[in-house]
Amino acid sequence: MHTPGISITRRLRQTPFSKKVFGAGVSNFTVYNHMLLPTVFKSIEDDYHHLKSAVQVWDVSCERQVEIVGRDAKKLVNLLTPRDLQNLSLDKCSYAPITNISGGIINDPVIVKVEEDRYWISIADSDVLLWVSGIATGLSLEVKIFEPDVSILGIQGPLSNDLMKRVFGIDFENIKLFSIVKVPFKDTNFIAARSGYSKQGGFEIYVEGSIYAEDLWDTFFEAGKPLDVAAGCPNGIERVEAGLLSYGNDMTIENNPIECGLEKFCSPLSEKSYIGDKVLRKIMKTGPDKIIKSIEISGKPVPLCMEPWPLYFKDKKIGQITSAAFSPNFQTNVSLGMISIEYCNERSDINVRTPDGTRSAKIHEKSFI
Ligand code: THG
Repeated sequence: MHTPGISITRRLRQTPFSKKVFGAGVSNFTVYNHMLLPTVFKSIEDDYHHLKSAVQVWDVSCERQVEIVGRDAKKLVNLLTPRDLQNLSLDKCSYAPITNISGGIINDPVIVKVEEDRYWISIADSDVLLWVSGIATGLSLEVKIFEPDVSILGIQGPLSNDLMKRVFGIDFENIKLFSIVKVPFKDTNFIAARSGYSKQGGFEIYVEGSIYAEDLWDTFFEAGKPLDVAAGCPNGIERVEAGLLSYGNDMTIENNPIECGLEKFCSPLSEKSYIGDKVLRKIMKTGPDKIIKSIEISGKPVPLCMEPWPLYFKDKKIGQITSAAFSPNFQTNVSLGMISIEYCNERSDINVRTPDGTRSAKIHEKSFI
């Protein structure tokens, strides 16, 4: 099906890297946090193969930061998330869901402690700034909350460490996932983390100050020539293979972190209190009634999943697919979907109703990669 283009105006915010992204031949965008997020450069398949074999530079500025600074910053951050961040150190960041009073997911950000009493919440696509400001106002907390001038540049792919070494002169080979390092650039330093929205390995540089953005981009492309560096973006095939969840697609405010497989990021029973703890502790005790799984869909490449596709066991609706793509590596359709707990074991006797017909589907125990 032909999908129309997108009209770019001021309201649909560009990023400090947008000119470079246009110059690199971006061919499609989506909107994320009211901002442009590239989705395709050459083609989604070409981008996929390149991401898995070389190194890409990603403009993920749309992963906006919500800064919380002040005497009550730590208290507020720990109230927001089921994850216990009371001992988060300055050299680690953390993937931590944010929940409402019903245990519903408001967002699933990465949280960075920038200094004592100062945090950046690196958000997925929802208006966390408003949520957090409302809570701080209601509780009269001593904090400032705002969107700082910080834009993330992602360096993703198997050659990412090689490229980082060429640019910053530092070897990050032995740096663990979600560890923070400082990288020097011109007259400043940026925070960087071993993290990112792919399973190909990589780093995210929190570029503080838009004035540095284009120079940093150029530096990566100059240094990366021998590595076949290219502009890229979160890849719709690779992230489904990897089982990386997309807020708004695979889960919404209607879902709790337990059914999204995020229980390991929720602090165990009777620890700190947080918004939604009563409901979530109950669900952790009884177990969820549905759960997100990686699911294989048979047949020719599926179309783009623009609305949930129902899953059936015989005539009974047992769940829905929310993201799907044909995987060139596995030569089958990979997908993510939520499925009733009674049917969530590894099995292949279920069907999915896609826009171009009913297909058989198979539930996998783990993600594809
Ligand atoms: N990096 C940063 N900010 C972000 C994202 C990011 N904000 C928006 C969005 N992505 C938030 N969502 C996610 C989803 C998954 C992960 C990170 C952010 C992720 N998950 C790993 C996994 O599920 O295998 C590891 C989780 C863990 O072990 O802690 O990385 O990408 N800065």
